[in-house]
Amino acid sequence: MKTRITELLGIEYPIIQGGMAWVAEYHLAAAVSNAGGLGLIGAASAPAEIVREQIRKAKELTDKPFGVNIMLMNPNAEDVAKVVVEEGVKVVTTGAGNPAKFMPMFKEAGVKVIPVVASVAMAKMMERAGADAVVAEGMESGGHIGSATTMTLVPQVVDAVSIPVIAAGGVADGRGFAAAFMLGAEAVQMGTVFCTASEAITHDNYKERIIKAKDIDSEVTGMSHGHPIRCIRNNMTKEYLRLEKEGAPMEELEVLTLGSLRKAVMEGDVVNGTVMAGQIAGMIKEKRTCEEIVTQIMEEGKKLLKL
Ligand code: TUI
Repeated sequence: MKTRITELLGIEYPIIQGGMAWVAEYHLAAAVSNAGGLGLIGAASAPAEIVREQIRKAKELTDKPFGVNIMLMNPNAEDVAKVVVEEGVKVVTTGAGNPAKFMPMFKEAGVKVIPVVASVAMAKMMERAGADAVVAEGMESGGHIGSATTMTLVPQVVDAVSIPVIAAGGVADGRGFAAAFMLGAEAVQMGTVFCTASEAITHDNYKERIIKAKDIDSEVTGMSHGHPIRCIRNNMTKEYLRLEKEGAPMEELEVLTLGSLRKAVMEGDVVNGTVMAGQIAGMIKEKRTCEEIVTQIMEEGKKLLKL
């Protein structure tokens, strides 16, 4: 299935794996790329040298293209960007900010840049800055989110820019894939379903919590201070939302979330940790390999799109 995104990235299927903090390390990225999609190493808050190691390890596991996601709130983002160029990575996605200042360096090195955006204004700004494509991410997604839904954001971004658009937020099967294409997207990005993949190093408790989740099991914390984060309801979110309602200061709220994603993903504490996941978690019923996830979505998606 050819689209401008498969051509741009040199991949077989228009499926991209999100750059989820702690989850998207080299095993997952290589497995998604080997399955024909685009795997991503999520640099999140990691120091640049750790990202370099991750890139080198991914290269040992796959000879297919893979990328790095740079989380722009990371104070090390600039060093990570330099490592990406030095290691010859050909695709970068960015999240949680504006990557314009890195654009000249990436362009010069021939790195394809795909910013994740949550609004039409940001999508247009990124196109002007030289982005090769954008990921339009709806608020159904897990983690740091904007306020528009995938259903409303994707067609508006498609109308506003000429570069190809990748849809994210609420996609985890062939129906979501086909729906995204009907909205004008030329690929999808998925995070939550890949958190449960057999190859993901995510703690089993985290995978099981996603598999057990129902449709309305997520909450959005941090809305009051402009950093909304979608995660599955648990002791942490209950306490956080209670304090937030009382108008607790940011420092008090931060105590609850400091290291809490690591605690859930790596140690399996899904009660007091942060279990970032999208609203589509309710639809995910089993662990599968990346190969199974990708091929099932492609088969179902192509049938629905009558390709
Ligand atoms: O970045 C994400 N999702 C994330 S990042 C993340 S790491 C984290 N961990 C703990 C606490 C806080 C964050 C977890 N999930 N998605 C991509 C995304 N980018 N969603 C929304 C945006 C975005 C927001 C504002 C993109 C651009 C933007 O522009 C602001 C500006 O600078 O103009």
